[in-house]
Amino acid sequence: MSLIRWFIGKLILFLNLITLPKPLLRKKIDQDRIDKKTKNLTIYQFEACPFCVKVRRFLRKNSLKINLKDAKNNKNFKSELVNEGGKHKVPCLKIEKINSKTKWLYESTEIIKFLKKEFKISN
Ligand SMILES: N[C@@H](CCC(=O)N[C@@H](CS)C(=O)NCC(=O)O)C(=O)O
Repeated sequence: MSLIRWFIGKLILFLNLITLPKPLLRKKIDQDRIDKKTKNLTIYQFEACPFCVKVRRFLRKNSLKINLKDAKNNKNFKSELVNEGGKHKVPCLKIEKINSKTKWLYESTEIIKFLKKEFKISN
């Protein structure tokens, strides 16, 4: 069973690699503004999780530079996710805003919806 899971994981990563979307090219001033905003965001993820691959492809396509934390292999990141976010499920977006409580957003679809709204992405 774990061998099949390992193989499927590798297959997902391979298919992702050969079909990587082209990153959006913005004017420097616009990209700098976005980079400043994405500094407050972190995504907890597993490398070969299909839902995480979906979110990473969205980030790449829209040139959103968000810090990724591997919650499978890194015990500290896993603890942060479980203890602060509430559950060991990925992907999860940590949203830190000055003067407001840190939010932990689960579900790939919800994460993408949030990012589209936050960065005015219409595609
Ligand atoms: N509906 C969720 C599914 C997420 C999901 O099932 N993630 C799996 C990894 S692919 C997970 O976190 N499993 C918990 C674990 O392995 O401990 C989404 O779209 O984000």
